[in-house]
Amino acid sequence: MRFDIVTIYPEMLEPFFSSGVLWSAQKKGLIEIHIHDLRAFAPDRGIVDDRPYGGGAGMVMRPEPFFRAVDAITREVGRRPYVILLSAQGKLFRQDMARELARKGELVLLCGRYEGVDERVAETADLELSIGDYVLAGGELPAAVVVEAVARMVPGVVGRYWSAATDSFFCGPRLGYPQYTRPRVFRGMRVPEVLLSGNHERIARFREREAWRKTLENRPDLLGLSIEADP
Ligand code: 9D3
Repeated sequence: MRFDIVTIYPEMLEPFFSSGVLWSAQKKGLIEIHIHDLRAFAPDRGIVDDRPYGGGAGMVMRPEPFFRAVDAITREVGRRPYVILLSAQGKLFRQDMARELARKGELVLLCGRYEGVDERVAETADLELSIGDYVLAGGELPAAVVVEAVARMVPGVVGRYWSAATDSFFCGPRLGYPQYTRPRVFRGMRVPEVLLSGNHERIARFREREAWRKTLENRPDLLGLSIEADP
């Protein structure tokens, strides 16, 4: 699978893909990640932004550099890639989308900055994605998030068990159960006795109950309940 990321800050993204599971996957030849400098596609002195029609504060990213970048990547790939614009106005990115996008073969991720991107880029993209309801400075971190989540769903990038477990742990009706490791007592806090009992039936019941308890506490929305206003 091939990922092409278009950004005005290529140096911000490069180190992120140079360690961990994404680095191993590239070395194994399972994925390719290409990072492109948007300014290289801005013929007029690399200027990528301009003032908004209709007025208002801040600058808007011009459409042409994005279109030219997608054209150049399409020529390089040899067929039409699936194009995603990362924007605060996008659809909320979720695990089921990561699994679907992993089947696309070639993904292009366009990162916006400033007050946003000319809407004609959003209209032409196959998908406009946001990673959550908080304000970031641009689409670079969201692009890294999407690449990592999608790459994990490419066969071979993580073990088959972990890839399959992704759905039941994070997209199913409840969250994962709490985990413990050594020592048995840490600063006075004990590992629940049941986990040391060796009784696998009791352990399974305990984990199930704790997973539901934690879901109710932290993610009532997954159970169809409303979210508390304060943390
Ligand atoms: C006046 C409204 N603006 C907020 C000050 C809108 C706005 C413009 C640009 C909000 C954020 C951004 C930059 N963010 C992204 O490009 C972005 C993003 C995000 O902010 N949150 C979650 N997902 C994403 S994906 C891209």
